[in-house]
Amino acid sequence: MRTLPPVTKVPWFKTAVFYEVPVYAFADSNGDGVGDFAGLTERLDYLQWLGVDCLWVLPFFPSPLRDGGYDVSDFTSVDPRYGTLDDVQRFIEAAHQRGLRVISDMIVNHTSDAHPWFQAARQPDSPMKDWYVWSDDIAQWSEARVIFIDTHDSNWSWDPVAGRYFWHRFFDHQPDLNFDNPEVREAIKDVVRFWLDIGFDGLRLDAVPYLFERDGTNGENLPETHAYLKELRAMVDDEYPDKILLAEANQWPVDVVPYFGDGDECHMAFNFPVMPRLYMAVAQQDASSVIDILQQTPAIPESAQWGVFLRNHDELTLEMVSDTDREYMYARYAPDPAMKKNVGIRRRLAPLMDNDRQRIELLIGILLSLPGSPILYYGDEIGMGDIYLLNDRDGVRTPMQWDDSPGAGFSADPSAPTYLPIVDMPGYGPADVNVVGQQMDPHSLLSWVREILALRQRLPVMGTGDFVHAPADNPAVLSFERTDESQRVLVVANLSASPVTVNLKRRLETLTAMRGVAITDLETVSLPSYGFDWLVELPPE
Ligand SMILES: [Ca+2]
Ligand SMILES: [Ca+2]
Repeated sequence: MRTLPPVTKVPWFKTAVFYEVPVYAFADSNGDGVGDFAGLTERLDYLQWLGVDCLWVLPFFPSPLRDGGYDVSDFTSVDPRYGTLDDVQRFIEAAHQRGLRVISDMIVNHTSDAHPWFQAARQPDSPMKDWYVWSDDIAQWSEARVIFIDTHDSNWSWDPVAGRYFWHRFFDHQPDLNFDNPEVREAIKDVVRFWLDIGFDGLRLDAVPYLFERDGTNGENLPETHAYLKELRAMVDDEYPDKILLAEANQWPVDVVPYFGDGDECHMAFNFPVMPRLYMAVAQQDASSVIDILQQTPAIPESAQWGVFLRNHDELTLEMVSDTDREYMYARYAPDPAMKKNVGIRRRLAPLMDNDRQRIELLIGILLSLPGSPILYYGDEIGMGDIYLLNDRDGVRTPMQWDDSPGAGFSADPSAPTYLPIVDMPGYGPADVNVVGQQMDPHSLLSWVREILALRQRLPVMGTGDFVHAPADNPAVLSFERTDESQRVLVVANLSASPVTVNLKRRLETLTAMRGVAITDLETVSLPSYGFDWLVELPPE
């Protein structure tokens, strides 16, 4: 393999590969059938071996669990099912010892209705009344869309105790906090401080577009919301340098970019619109939708970074595509209507790709090449399946499959019933899909993922470089350059089932040689079915 230039120093999150993991889903150390921090800690050697850089743990706070833990009833403690605060600190220390960073989810917009703040606020004449958003008029703010359209038709719900309606952008058991109240703004800052003091390297701020509400607006991306996030950022810069805020804002690029501010708001934000277009491009065997959205995406501040992903703990959201494209995606990827959820599809990467290794690797390869820091979803590195018939989005949150035993090696007590069933779909059960088996097989998906992660680590340009479209003479070929002062990599991906040959008008050399890509002459690249490669240009002769 070619010698690469030395790696230059950049902010850690710009070259990091993230790994999203729900604590309950990874490993159960005490045999109660629910994953916990001690179990996750025991599995850190695996994540270090895999070669990811930063873990993102999903909410582990006390919760009635009516929304996968995003309904929090205490912001500053640990649900006893997952362990104790000491367990969290031990986990973070063990991760740091292995060179891994850890960020945590933090829910800012709302609480569970079981949270003591809401229980106090709903009481008549409560001094905490103004911590939440109340009204007598459910016609107020009707411009704001309803997000969970499968279960709700209004953002207001009646509270019989308060005798008023309360505002909720999500479930009716998740009342929105009132960010116009300075006490709420300070309380949330203190929650940020609490978890950064515990040792987390950053926080993923859930549902940030919806913090404030204003008359005559859709209640999304308001100036007041940006102003508050800038306050949070100033506090983090001041008190916790090197720690990050990652914004979850499922919005069009032009509306997400303001969440970076002038490098003074969130360090990172998810790039939602690019994600469904990757799936569309593979189905249509046409690269144009991916190129279009990347070219439409405005530049972001030098210090900021996109987070890119293929799948996560939610449905594959189709909010950021046209109605026509959404229907196409449903027809192609949700043949059973039960696979649909909200405005999206509740399936994992491998089943979406019909368990086809070539297409799974193609999408992971493209993900690792896109501008931004890639975020892998636990289990996708081994091609785990889903159980889409489970409630809500539980089907993509099933126990991690460690070995080929019936209990998948998930729990210290193999006979314990697990928090959700283990995947048993043909071809996806533990006997077919598990970590240990794939670790022993140098040709497994897991081995391939580990190999390409190791290669990407030597290509910081993938995290820091510019994106430059490099048109190919075939619409099925996605090709672009990632380039900075020290490195320049050409990404080529064949989105079609047929082998293609493209002339990229330059002399090239492969970096990966891992997918059968062959340089047939000095300028022409032959890509097999769903082939993918990283190439570097040779100097002129
Ligand atoms: Ca447990
Ligand atoms: Ca709100």
